[in-house]
Amino acid sequence: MQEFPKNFFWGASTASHQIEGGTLNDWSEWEKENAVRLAGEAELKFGYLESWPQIKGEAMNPSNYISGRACDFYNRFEEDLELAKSLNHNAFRFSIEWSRIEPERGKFDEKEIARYKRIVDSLRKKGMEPFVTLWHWTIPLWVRDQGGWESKKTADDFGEFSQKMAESFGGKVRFWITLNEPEIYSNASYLKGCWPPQKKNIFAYLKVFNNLAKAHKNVYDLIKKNDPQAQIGIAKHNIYFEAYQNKFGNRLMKKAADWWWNFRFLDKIKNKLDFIGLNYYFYSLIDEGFGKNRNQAVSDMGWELRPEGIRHALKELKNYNKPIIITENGLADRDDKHRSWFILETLKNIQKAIAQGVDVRGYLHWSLLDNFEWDKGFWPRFGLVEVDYKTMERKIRPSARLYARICKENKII
Ligand code: IFM
Repeated sequence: MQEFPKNFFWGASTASHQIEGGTLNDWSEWEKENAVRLAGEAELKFGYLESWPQIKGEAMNPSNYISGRACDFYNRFEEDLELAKSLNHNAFRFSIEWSRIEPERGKFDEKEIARYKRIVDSLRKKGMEPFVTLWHWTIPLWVRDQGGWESKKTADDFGEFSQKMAESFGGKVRFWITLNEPEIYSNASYLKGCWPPQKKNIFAYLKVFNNLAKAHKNVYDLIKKNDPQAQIGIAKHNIYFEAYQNKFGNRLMKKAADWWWNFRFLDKIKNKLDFIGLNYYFYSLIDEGFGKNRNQAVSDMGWELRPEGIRHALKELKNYNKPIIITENGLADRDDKHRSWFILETLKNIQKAIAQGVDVRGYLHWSLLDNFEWDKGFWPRFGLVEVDYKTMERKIRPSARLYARICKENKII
């Protein structure tokens, strides 16, 4: 097998609310109000899954839906980064929890900033490249109370917070991800209404979508002013839509879906973007309707496992002419039945895309640790490393060891 490009980034991705524990933000408050409801709905939502007999104990228990101390990464980051290093990772993506840094408007908590600086320093000492996400879905309570992302003020406030971060890290961070999956968030929170603040309103949705784009562009300028060398991108969740048999109607539907899901946000911000972070999870077959997938292999969450989709998703981003870093890709697989195969097949397809001229610079698996999967809680297990939530013990899964060998050799073995 051929090698990946020189200096390829290998590692894993995480997000503050999902691993740190002890956060106080719009999500932590929403969890408390909704845990009992979510546990009550679990059988209806997940009862059909193959994994149901294994997950039902957790999924029907309200405490599953409270992020609480999560993986306690807040206190254990040093040992977790050491673990990542021992697995030959040379990069690590984490997010800064806005609500910790600025619990009240304009009042920055220097102690918390210092803690994130320690994470960056620790990564640098280990020879690992930090990829810093500035917003991964959670907002401070005062931002929630002023109307969240529906309010124009929020984009300005986010700018101030981001500028403070850029100044604080003083050139030690090269890669910044302003926003994580803005379209998934605006859809789930403002159209489907299943995430906080649970609205179902197309006007609110459009406002949020546009405010997020504005926020990105503003932060791009602010960070660049502070450090012209900084590389700024977003983590974009793209789906590969396949038009079955290339039929005309299917092609038309693909075009609409691509615009809605994949390219609309990128088109708004493409002039202020140094790289594209691709979060890839879904392949959707269009055959006179969406999602006509065969579902031959699925994850514990019932998501179809079609690793070849990533090759197409990458090729479809080629027109933007930007370097691409896979900022997320992974699966919920508690018994580690599919993960090794999935990683291998995914990487083979990334290599094919590279051979076809796509400029891919890195692969960050989701996720380093099992973690808190938002409105599903703790039962989905995405970690290369298993977490025992009672003892907080970490256990390296076999797939993580296989991945570690690939990271070391810079090629598929
Ligand atoms: O856990 C999430 C992450 O926060 C955003 N991207 C998808 C992951 C898996 O659902």
